[in-house]
Amino acid sequence: SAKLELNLTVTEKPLLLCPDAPPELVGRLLIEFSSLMSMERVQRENPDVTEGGRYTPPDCQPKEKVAIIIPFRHREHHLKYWLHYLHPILRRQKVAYGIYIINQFGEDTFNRAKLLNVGFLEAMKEADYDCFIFSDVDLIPMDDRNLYHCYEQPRHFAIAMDKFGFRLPYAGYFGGVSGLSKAQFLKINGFPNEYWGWGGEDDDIYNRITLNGMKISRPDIRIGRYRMIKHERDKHNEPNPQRFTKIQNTKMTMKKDGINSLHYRVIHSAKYPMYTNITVDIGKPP
Ligand code: BGN
Repeated sequence: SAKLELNLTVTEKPLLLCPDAPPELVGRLLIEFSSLMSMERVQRENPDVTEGGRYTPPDCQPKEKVAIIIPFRHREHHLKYWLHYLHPILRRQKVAYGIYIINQFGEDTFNRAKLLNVGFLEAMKEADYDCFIFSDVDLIPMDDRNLYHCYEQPRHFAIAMDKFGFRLPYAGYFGGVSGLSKAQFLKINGFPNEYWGWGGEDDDIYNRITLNGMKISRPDIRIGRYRMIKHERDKHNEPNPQRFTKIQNTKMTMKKDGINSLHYRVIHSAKYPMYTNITVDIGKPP
């Protein structure tokens, strides 16, 4: 019918694949946290971001869909800066993405890696994501050539942080910001659920990757630079005294502790203009 033909002409808009080197990149960025930041300003400056913090480049066909997962509790101030800086960067990078804040409910001990596992499953419920980037809320890339997508091997993005003198603190460091494709994530059974408190969970993830025959991919040291927003030590996230022994046992624990053993309860889920917020009860240490 005439109506059907019209629909076809309207929807059939062939787009070229998004370029590997997006032309709008500017390189090194000035990142500072002294100016006042408000969510209203972030919204005003990012009108093309849609409900829940979703974006798709309007002028090219993205090769993959990226879920950005941020473990969170009581860091509203940091989140404003993160959104202020990252939305424009991701837009210039021509990434199709969604932002997922995974907020740990209650005041029991924090568990970063378990929140990241939750983020993986919750994002997958919403869209068929190919790539997952796990970022701390206080880390801002200083160069937009550090491309937020997935690679042949699991990616470590935050390799030159200001607090470590713009170097890796040690060769096997995998903390801060990392990215795994869906297949890479499932191959290592996701992340450990049993690291309560600060430290070691990123080393366990590193172990999972290498024990499963993969290698870490990293950007150039001049490009993988990050600023960390300064903050006091969090409450209820004390260094985990078990972390030293736990990271010795990844080979034994990874098969039964991971995405296949994850239990949690969604308390509240809401789509805000700049991000999706999912508050979850992940329990407490045994
Ligand atoms: C390491 C922590 C990491 C942390 C980095 C950088 C441990 C395990 C026992 C050695 N690992 O020492 O989790 O990301 O420091 O701060 O504590």
